[in-house]
Amino acid sequence: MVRDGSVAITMRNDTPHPGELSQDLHIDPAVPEDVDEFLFTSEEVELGGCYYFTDVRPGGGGIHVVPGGHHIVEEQARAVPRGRQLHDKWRNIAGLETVEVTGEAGDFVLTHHLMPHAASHNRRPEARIAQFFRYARDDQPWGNGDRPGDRPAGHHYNDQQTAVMTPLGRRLLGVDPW
Ligand SMILES: O=C(O)CCC(=O)C(=O)O
Ligand SMILES: [Fe+2]
Repeated sequence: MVRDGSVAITMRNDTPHPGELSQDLHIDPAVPEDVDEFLFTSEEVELGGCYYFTDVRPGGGGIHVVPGGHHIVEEQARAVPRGRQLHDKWRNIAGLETVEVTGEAGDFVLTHHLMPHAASHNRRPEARIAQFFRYARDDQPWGNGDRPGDRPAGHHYNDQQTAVMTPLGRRLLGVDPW
């Protein structure tokens, strides 16, 4: 199953700001937030990420990630009861060093669903354009991440959304087969 499809455009931002991140370091909810424990099974794994549609040079708004971060999240969550609830449900993770993912137009930044990540300020004149996708197994136990047991088949885009998709977008979003 594939979902998301959002396009994220990061424009130049010269505002002085301590640190490079423009978002709290977080994971996105492959596992619903009202669930208290991750399963840590292979069925639960989702692959998230984004295609860069522009070249992303250092300081150019690349997504930040934490090397080995998915293992750090698992270790911290397994160490306590209700590990899904740590760090404000993993929406604001403190204390981890990040690196910016640079790349070229056409590259895909592939991340595990437990990878802490955040958007960063773009200090360069050229805009960063990225499109986000999440790929889940058909037997993913949490469905679309909204509630346990909720498993939409295939895609779930409405007519207005499918009407504006390009042929490539229809394939990327699982509307049309490859
Ligand atoms: O735009 C980015 O680089 C990251 C955005 C993101 O992670 C989010 O909105 O959940
Ligand atoms: Fe995110």
